[in-house]
Amino acid sequence: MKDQLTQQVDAFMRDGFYVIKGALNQDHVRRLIDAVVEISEDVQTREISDIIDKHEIFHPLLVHSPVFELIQALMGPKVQMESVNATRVKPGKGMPVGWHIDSHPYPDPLPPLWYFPISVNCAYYLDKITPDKGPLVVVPGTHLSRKNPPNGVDNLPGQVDVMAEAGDAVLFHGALWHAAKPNVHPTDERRALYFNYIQSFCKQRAGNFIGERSNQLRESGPFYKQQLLGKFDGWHEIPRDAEVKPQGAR
Ligand SMILES: O=C(O)CCC(=O)C(=O)O
Repeated sequence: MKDQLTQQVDAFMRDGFYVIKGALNQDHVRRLIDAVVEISEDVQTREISDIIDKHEIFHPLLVHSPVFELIQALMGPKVQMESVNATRVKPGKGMPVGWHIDSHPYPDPLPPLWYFPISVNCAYYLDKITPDKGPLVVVPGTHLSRKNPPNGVDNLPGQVDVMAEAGDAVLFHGALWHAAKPNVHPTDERRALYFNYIQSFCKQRAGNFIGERSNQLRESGPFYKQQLLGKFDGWHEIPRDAEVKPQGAR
């Protein structure tokens, strides 16, 4: 009998995504929503970028259990953040997001070793996702297809809507074909956080992690946060229980 983590890795590698139910408790979800609302009062776009630099509440999620165990089991210890964003899609307003993969720019057909380096994005949903709230849509298995998705928003054979409760985490492979439907709910927002992990030798998203909070964490934070924010001065294994270690543990 395989252990739970191995089963999660197998399912992720087969489908290109995996849903971790109840990754955040409801009190945590409420506090994260308050923070997202606070940092996005003047933001008109769907995406609120670079949230590590906007609020400390997001910092522990860099290594949040059980998501980070699965990230490390999939990618190994030498991971860093490509980007950390939030989205806030207002009721009845959301535009659909067309089919794409995250490992771009990309040639077509994809070269055989395109999957390395990979990225794995983790979406934490802060609102219950229903069919009318603009679910993430994926085509399972396409992360292994070596093909790009077609442009646009037309339905594709085999596509599935990914439903989630508030607090669930959806991890998806950077080469998985995915899109998002519009939020056509009459009253409810659809809020989510995206923690996108890449290998250490990749480049972080331009213009991210350059603010005061990121600089401070990179200079004097625990080593695993320094690594996740892009500082490389020799590698150290990130402990499984990184966030609950006593202060100063390195
Ligand atoms: O908001 C969504 O569900 C779409 C997310 C997405 O396409 C992405 O993060 O690349």
